[in-house]
Amino acid sequence: MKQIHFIHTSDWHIGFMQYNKTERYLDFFKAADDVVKKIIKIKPMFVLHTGDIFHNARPSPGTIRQVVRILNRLKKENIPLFIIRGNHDGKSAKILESGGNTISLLRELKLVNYIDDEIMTEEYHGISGVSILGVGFYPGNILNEKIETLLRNSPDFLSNNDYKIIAFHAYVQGQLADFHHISINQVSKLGVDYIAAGHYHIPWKNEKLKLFAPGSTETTSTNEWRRMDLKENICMYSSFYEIKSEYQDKWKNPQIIQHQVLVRPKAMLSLETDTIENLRQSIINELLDKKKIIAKYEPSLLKHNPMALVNILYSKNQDDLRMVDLSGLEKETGYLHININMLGEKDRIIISADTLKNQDIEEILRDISGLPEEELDDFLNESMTLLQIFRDIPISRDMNTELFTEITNILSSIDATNSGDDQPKIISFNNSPLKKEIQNDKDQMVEKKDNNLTKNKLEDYF
Ligand SMILES: [Mn+2]
Repeated sequence: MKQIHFIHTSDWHIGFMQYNKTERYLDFFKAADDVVKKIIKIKPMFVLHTGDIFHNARPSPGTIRQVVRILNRLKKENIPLFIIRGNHDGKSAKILESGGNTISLLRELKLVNYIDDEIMTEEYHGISGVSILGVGFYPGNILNEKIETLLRNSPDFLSNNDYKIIAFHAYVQGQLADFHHISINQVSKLGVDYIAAGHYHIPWKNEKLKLFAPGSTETTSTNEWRRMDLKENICMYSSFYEIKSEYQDKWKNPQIIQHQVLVRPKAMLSLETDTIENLRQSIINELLDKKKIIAKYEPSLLKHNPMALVNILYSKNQDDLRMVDLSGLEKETGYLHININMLGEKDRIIISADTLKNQDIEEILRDISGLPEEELDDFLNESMTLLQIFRDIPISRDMNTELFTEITNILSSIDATNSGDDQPKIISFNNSPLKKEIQNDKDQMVEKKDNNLTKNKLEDYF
């Protein structure tokens, strides 16, 4: 009897130095490494990774080295890993022209099978009776088109008896309230055996439609702390899926086992206080309470003695969401998001990145951009993608000027420093303070392009 047994993991985001803290940088390694150690014990036929293995399109040598080390563990055990491109893995023309993105590098080192918008069959990977259609990240809603094109070129994919997987890195309808890259019906009606989604960092599945997103291995923003597996507002696990199925006339529905991996605990507190002094005491009380809860479920987590990092929603200073290192509290518990309502300030609308819905952001962007309707969609798509990465920035309805500054900073820092996303498609828009910044970026892009080797020259070289 034909059987299949594989692992689905996603969004490792290795290289992310969250909050500029080395501890957090190491947390992302540890989470992925723990996942791989568990996988090795499970001994699946292969691993499927649905993108964002690195956090940055240009990871540091040290980060690359760690990923190579982690992937080598799998290689030594002869467990092949299939991977598609996430939005953090790089697809800009500049990256591709200069010889390929980080996943191409891993492929070159024979550590991964990179499914680069293609269908991989047994002929390529040698695993009996498995075909995988994989498409990388694309902004907007062109994913269905991409899938359809691949299917048109390989009609055999849907008709043979292989175990058929479709993998992509995109938001699926039903994950966010009001935005998706791909609708559920279009993809599920194809009748494949397993649909694997990356990009959404909270574990999510629809067994009826065979659609599965294991979530990220660590949390990249506080809104992912909603993935709480305990009901007491503490997030301390990430997960991956183990999938089994067998063939009797056709492939049976997949049997899914959700494995959990312990990560640094994060607790969400809601406090009400009137002064900073009382605030401190409230935090201490709440932390002790959370510590007891963690001790009850996962006492080993407290041995890490993690430093407390606190996100405070505090209106008086007008910086609505800021990070405070309460170094005196580091013994109490792990990373925290604290939502504080200052008494007497209740009439003020404060929107944190956590509570702000995509719809709200879209509305604000629509208002401030001053763009004509036909240019608006592109701008919104790009901005939303960027904001997904920088979800922790402060945004408040009455702070449009600051919002401008933030977005400007994001756009201008995207290429220069540590953004994981591609070179943003820069669009010009009138009557906006962003215009000048963006023009500068554009000029730089043109200059750099002239200095680049062309793709053809490089291909000769390789
Ligand atoms: Mn991701």
